[in-house]
Amino acid sequence: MEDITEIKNIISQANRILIIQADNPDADSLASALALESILHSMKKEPLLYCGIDMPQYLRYLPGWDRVESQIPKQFDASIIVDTSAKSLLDQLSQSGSESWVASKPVIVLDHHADVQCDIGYANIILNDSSKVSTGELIYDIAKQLDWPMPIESLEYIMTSILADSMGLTTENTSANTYKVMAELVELGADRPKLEEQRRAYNKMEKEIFRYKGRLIERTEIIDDKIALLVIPQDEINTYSPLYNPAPLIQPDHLQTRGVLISIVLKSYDSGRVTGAIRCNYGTPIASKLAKTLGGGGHAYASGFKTENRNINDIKQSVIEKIQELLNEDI
Ligand SMILES: [Mn+2]
Repeated sequence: MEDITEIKNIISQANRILIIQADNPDADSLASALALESILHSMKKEPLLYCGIDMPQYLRYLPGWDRVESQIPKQFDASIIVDTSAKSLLDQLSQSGSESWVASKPVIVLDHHADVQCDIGYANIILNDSSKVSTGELIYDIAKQLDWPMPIESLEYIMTSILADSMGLTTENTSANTYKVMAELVELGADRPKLEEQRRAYNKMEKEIFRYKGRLIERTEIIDDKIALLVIPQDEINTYSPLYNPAPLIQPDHLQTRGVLISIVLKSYDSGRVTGAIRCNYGTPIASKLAKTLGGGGHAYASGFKTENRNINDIKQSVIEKIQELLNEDI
């Protein structure tokens, strides 16, 4: 495959390699970035990590998160964008004026959101493979094909990325290849129980968050017996978001409620910004379609969007209407 050869050439000619995450980092993007860092390091390269926003608290169980910088380094030879193909998710890069600097050097995109047509025009190579459950799975395949060294940390990061995006190997796009890769990772020494415990221990909630969760449950609207919808206002974002992200706190419970097909958590900022986290139950793969109608994207069962200068009640209304439409289409 020529793309693979091209990746090999770019990497072999570069020394300082910048690894770029989108402005909405998740466990896959961070673990994939750290896996690449470890691999490149053992190839005697100088990998550098960038993300336009601070790593969210819930990801800080992954050792190495604090090496991710929010500034583009002055000097590097090539870059690898992980886990996104959407230019809109690299907004910080263009706002900081660094986009043309990145674009002036070879750029590789490694992603698995194939429903998103890559619009990063300056990329030299785009590997966007939807058959992979996570970007980490894609990186594993590339590293194997190119015979790159994979230190044990890189294997553990790859395993973390797979477990995160496949929700513990439960999502529909978990493939036979995913299981093969997992088996190989175990054989090579990656310790799944250890990684699970690391995450669980870190993600325990404070008692005030436990109480707060009770309020979120009470406030959740259940519409048509199918749609669980919750709005988080600015004051709660200020008080609780630094301690625990409200969406992952409540969405698993939404989806465990009998009859509920889809969960939406909207964060409403005073500035007029609204962000949405969408999660669906098995059999209702409408998350990405819904997010797209609001300028976002993602996967069939998990997606998100961000809008500016729109009234929260308008957004709520259009989300509900669009879901009703998509559910009707589905049936
Ligand atoms: Mn991903």
